[in-house]
Amino acid sequence: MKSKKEFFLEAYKLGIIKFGRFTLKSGIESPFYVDLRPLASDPKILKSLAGYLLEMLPLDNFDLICGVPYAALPMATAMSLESYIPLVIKRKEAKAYGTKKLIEGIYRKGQNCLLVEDVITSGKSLVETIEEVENEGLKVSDIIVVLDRQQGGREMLQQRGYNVHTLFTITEVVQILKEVDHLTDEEVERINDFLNGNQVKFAEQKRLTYEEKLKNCDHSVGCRLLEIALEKKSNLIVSADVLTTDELLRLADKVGPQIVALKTHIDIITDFDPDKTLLPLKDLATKHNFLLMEDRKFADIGNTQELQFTHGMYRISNWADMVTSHVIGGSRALDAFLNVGVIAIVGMSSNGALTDAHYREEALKVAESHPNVIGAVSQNTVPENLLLFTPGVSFDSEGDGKGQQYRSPEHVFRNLQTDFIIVGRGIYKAEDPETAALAYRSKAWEAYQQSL
Ligand code: S5P
Repeated sequence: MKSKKEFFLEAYKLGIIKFGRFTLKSGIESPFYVDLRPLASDPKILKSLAGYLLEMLPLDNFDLICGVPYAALPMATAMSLESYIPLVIKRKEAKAYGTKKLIEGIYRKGQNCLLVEDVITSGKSLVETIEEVENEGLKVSDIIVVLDRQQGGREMLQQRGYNVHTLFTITEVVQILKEVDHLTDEEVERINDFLNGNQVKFAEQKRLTYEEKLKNCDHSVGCRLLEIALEKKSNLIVSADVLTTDELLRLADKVGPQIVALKTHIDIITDFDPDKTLLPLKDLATKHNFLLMEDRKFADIGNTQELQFTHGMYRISNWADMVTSHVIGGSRALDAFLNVGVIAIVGMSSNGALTDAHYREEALKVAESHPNVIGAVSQNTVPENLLLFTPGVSFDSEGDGKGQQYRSPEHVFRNLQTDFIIVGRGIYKAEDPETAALAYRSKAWEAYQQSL
């Protein structure tokens, strides 16, 4: 394979970038003009381009490839031919007749679709495409771009949680062309001036600190959680998905010093006993200063949820500080959860989850409007008045073969501005859960600090 530079110089001969004075759609005068469509006119170059793009990507993650119309369509097609990842085609507008489909080809909801774009500027057209693709029930985690014009688009998408890979930046290609004397120093200077002046600087949205969130906090449980986070310098919640009381208590005692909360699925404890399971668990929570979060994921009408919350053998209302609940039953269904902090399930981490962009938007409306809700479980950013809890976190990016998908602590703090990570098997299945909890806690705290 040729070097990236050699490849670029060959592609450049097709006239993909022109230098001079060009008036852009926006009326601005630009010293360069980019049009990557001629790349498809040379099959050899198009094929090599596909190779370079594929080389940058974790290919196992993708079930489908889709190009943003039109310029990226041949690129996506070439990538599909090289990688055997099936192609889907996104229309610019839905067909007015027949199926009204926006995406053509064979796909299933929940599949992860790699998006291909030729040039990224502000990122606006990509955002629209992503939304449309997600609305079809597909997942988008990565976007590959041939040329980044460095006008804020990449940063904006990364902040929304997407991995953006770019083959070239405009600075890089200007540098290459200068090295081979295609551009004079004056021309380079003019381009750099333009880039500096015209970089629609992405107003990076600074995340709120825990201190700031604590100031704005209006639910006692949310406040308590934030206080513990600050006291312990931890944003780690361990998911204790173990099967016996003994394992649960041992784990809680071991990881207790590292966590802000212990998340339980109390109904999987085979020898559950209110006295033998819950009393010592409460004691450990006091001893190590952590909260108890029962991951019950309620999903019913208000009356039933009330009964499930306060009755039955688990009597969750007696001991849990927080509960998770779907919001599918509507806002009133959450009224029942008195004296606990409700964490609304807005987006799920599993492959094929039905929590697409539209669902999440509606779920957030319910979550934000209900006083019992302190936060949301999601794989996307949420409004800053909610705390964000993100499961599906592991140092190991492999899934579990049962649909669970993992991201790293760095990813979720940097891209999603998560407040708390939830880690299960990464810790309780580790050879030494205590050390593992310490490792996740330090990495996650460091990632939080870096995201500020
Ligand atoms: O979307 C979700 C929501 C939750 S609460 N994805 C999840 O994985 N969870 C829970 O987090 C899940 O029920 C499990 O208890 C934990 C993740 O466990 P792990 O072993 O995959 O880390």
